[in-house]
Amino acid sequence: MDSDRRRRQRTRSQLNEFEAVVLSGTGGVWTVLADSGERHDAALRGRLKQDGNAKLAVGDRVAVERDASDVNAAWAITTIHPRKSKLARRAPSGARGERIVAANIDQVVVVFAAAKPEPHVRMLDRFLVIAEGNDLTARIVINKVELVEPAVVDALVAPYERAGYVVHRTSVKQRLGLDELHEALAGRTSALSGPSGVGKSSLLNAMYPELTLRIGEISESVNKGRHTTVGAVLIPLTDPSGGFVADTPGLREVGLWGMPPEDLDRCFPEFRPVLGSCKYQDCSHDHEPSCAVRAAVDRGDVSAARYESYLKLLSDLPDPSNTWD
Ligand SMILES: Nc1nc2c(ncn2[C@@H]2O[C@H](COP(=O)(O)OP(=O)(O)O)[C@@H](O)[C@H]2O)c(=O)[nH]1
Ligand SMILES: [Mg+2]
Ligand SMILES: [Zn+2]
Repeated sequence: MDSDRRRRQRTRSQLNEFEAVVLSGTGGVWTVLADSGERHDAALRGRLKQDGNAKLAVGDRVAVERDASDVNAAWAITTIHPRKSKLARRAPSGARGERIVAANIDQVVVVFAAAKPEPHVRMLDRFLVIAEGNDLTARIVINKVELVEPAVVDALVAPYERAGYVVHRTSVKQRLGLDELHEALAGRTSALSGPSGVGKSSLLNAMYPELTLRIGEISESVNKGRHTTVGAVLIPLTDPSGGFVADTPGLREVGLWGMPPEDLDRCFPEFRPVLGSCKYQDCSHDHEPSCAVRAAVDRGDVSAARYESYLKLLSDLPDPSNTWD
């Protein structure tokens, strides 16, 4: 931030208003980070609240004003600025609205381990489809690479690299690949996802030692019947170029709810070159004759495992109450 902008910011905060980003909170009180660097608790102004708190998400850029009338927080969020992107769960058919997990996300970073726990490619494919379904770029991190032979990692990631995904091979233990990953996160807002135990917190601590996130903790994911909470937290990165990481423990529950089945094929980037070449325009690439996607699988242009993931997800889609597992 240049000094002019900082001075303006200071002046504005003396006027009891400031611009900020939402770091955490789910309904009620939200923690916001002012552009000047201060953190405050703030509540949604009543007018905005009528739309429901679900409308605000971590990562949202907001305008905040002092509010003496609210007993919960001395600050009120008066404006939610337009989002440039969002990671959202589409509403189950029939329900109103959508649930926004995080706003203004630049990329999704999907972390798996080469071993301990064993990588689960079907789950990896689900994470990638969620990113694609939200029009977000995804990159893949395979951590704990020191536990297996390099050829094992190469075989694991080959279909993804072929599909165009950037894959980071990392080891916190041997400090491998950390600089490249650090660079990929700098100055951007990244949604970090992956199963627990793969080393997400360890990676962040290794790259940003001042974070001191707890290792070996199962992050909280609350999913209690109707009151589903997908609580993401935005962590500011102490990097000269800035950036945030959104820890999105609930991304698994984001599922693919509400995604129309005909949208699924586009969420597999390696299918895209042949989409439109099937005999039937509404081809589901499952059983239809003269299917260009199946032909690409037969030629070896699309990996059989990725195609199987597609079929599995397709068969999961019609039931809107489907969760991930
Ligand atoms: N062998 C090995 N273990 C790791 C590596 N990175 C993290 N771990 C371990 O994996 C476990 C889970 O790590 P954690 O960061 O809590 O995973 P998270 O649940 O994804 O945040 C801890 O015991 C870490 O010490 C690595 O590169 N190699
Ligand atoms: Mg963790
Ligand atoms: Zn087809």
